[in-house]
Amino acid sequence: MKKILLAMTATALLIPSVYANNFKDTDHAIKYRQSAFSLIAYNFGDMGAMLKGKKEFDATVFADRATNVAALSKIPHEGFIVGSDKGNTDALAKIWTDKADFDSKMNEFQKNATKLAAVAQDADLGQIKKAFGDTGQSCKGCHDVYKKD
Ligand code: ASC
Repeated sequence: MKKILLAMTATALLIPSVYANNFKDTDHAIKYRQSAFSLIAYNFGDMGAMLKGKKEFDATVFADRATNVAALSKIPHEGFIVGSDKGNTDALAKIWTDKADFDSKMNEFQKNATKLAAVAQDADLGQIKKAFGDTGQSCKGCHDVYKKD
């Protein structure tokens, strides 16, 4: 009986990471996170174009985009459910073997994106460029390790 209880407890502890979401299957989770990344890339790309002088810097548009990225940065993480390295995805299986490191990189990205949204409210270009660079580094730092080339 004790053994059964222990086994049940272990199962109960494992379940949340696998089932604490509403995805129908791994394809659904992959689509979900890819949709968020696509919106992030669009908004972040436009900020980059402004900072690189490819288009005129507009502080209001920039701040709106930064706010979008900060909100969106919190979305993809949930989509990295167990088994979703298989399918139409560039995600490497390493994500799930080094999950703690992956989680901390995702967390870092969210923090940097939140900081960028905060500094974008003021038109201090120095701070904006620094926060934008940090956010881009956290995109790249994760892609270098956990995304197929
Ligand atoms: C983007 C985008 C990425 C990151 C990365 C930052 O806009 O699509 O993957 O920024 O290039 O280094």
